Amino acid sequence: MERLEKLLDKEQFEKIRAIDNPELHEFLADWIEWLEPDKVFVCTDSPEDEAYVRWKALYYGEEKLLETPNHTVHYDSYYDQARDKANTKLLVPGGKEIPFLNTKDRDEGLREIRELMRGIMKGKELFVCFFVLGPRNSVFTIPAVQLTDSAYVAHSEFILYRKGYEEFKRLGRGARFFRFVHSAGELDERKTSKNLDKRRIYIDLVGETVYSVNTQYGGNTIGLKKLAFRLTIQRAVREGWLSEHMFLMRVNGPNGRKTYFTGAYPSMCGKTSTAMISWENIVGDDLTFIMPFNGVARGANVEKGVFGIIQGVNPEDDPIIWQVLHSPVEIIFSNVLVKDGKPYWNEMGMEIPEEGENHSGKWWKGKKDKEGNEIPPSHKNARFTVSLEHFPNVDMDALEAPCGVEIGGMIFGGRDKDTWPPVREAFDWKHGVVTMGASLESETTAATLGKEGVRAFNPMAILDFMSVPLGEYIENYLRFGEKLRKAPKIFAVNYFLRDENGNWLNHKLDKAVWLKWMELRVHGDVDAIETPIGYIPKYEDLARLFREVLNKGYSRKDYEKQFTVRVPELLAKIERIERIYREQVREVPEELFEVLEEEKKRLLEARTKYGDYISPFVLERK
Ligand code: SPV
Ligand code: MN
Repeated sequence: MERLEKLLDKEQFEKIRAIDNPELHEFLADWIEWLEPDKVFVCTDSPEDEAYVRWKALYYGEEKLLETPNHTVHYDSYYDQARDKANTKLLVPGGKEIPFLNTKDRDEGLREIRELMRGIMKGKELFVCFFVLGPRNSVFTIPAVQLTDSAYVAHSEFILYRKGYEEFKRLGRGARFFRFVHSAGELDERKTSKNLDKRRIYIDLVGETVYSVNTQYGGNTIGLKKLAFRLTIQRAVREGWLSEHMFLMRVNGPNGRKTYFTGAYPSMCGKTSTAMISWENIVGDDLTFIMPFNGVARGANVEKGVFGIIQGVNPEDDPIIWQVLHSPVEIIFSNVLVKDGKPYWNEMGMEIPEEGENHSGKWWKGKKDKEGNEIPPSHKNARFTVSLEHFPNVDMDALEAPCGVEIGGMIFGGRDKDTWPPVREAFDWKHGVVTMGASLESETTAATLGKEGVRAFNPMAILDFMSVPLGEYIENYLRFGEKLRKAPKIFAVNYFLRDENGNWLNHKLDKAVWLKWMELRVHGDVDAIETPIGYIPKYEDLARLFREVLNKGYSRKDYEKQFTVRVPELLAKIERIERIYREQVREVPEELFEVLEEEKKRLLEARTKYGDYISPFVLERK
């Protein structure tokens, strides 16, 4: 306390003193001494403190005002546009190697990051912010403290998370809180991080603390988002619940029935657009906590806002996002093109100016980067940050429910051109967890640095964030289902199926039909066709739903192409997945191999009877 009293001015000190938590005090004193900021501001939950942060983002030039009131733009360095997987490391004692996880010796990592951060805030202002993950004062609540010298990061967190200062006061010494320490490091004239060669994101799983330095991109810096996610996965596996890379949404069934679904998709594979279907209701678009209560699974959104991809948002396909982005509510646009105070982005369905400012600085059509690549108007991973309360389709009651909502179905989806049908249902929890969740593969996208379009193993769409050995994670999933009297139904979707000539087999909005079908299946309202890989919809049900939902015809031919069981591709996939689990993952539950074996057997039997490509009509008649 005495140390803090020396480090803070009276007003700020009083704010910290009101929280009775010596562990927090010591953490703050240690880091403020180490970072050496010129100034410290402590954010309480007051609107004035939030406004101060918002103003500071403008004052320090990390954000600029746009024409529409409450809209700002922020830029990250041209080479700091996505999550940096290579430099994001899990600090574990002894640097134990864990397959698929990027680990580093804890002592060495802590030493390195501390050295990088020593005195890094000289001349800067440090913001100390308090938030919570999950709804406040609920079983889901996890308090977190964020230290950052980026007003943009703090501002983003005010939009995306529930305020937590009062929660820290309420919990006092009982708070089991996460800690995040971030510095954007030295900034260039555009106020973007300069020393990208020293960009590091180190996750200390022992101290439940994450350090992030020399970066600004949200996925690397916003503590409560993907940084906290590594910590919550660890807690969930230890405590027997699920912390998932999933949206949470309400699908509206017949007669006002409300059914909640979660959905796990790798970044840029349709997760946000599914959760945003305008006649359904969104609860969350990225992270969900799922806990067992009285034999049912209940879910809550970890966040209260959206850090969404803006590329491709257009008035026709995304009417709600479009409307929100064009209303005067608080929004941070990042890495978009700006001309005369207006934001523009790739594929927005209208003409874009041929010059302006974007993530590369002054921009003109045809401009090339150092590598000789033409720079598009906005970055592929350009984003918007906005609170969910501004969405007309938000389910506010579900968002704030302290006990979450009962989950009827869980969806897994990837970017897969030739293997999975557009939608199918698992036989049971175990079958779904193994053949859909744990077997998820997807082509890589621009959401991370690196090559795009490569098929990659991505179980539960969570691999980028995995913080425990994969075998343990899957074991926890399997056991979770056993705690439930009524487990959610598990489904898999694939919006990216193509024919042999590479043409898409589905339209963007077809997913709205799959959702309605899944809703009916959760309640047993329609029959389905049993295939070797699970249940698929009957043509008549889909034809009716296409008519009702999209007012569209749906031909038997389209259905047949989309739902043909592609045995060679499915068998090849099982081979790939089995090999990964046998050769690269340790301590895999034996059940995983059993379930894959059974699926393989069913496929081989079907092939003997019906051939390599099996029409759904053939399976229906059998
Ligand atoms: C994702 O890439 O999955 C996102 C954005 O949701 S980020 O914050 O970068 O993780
Ligand atoms: Mn995500």
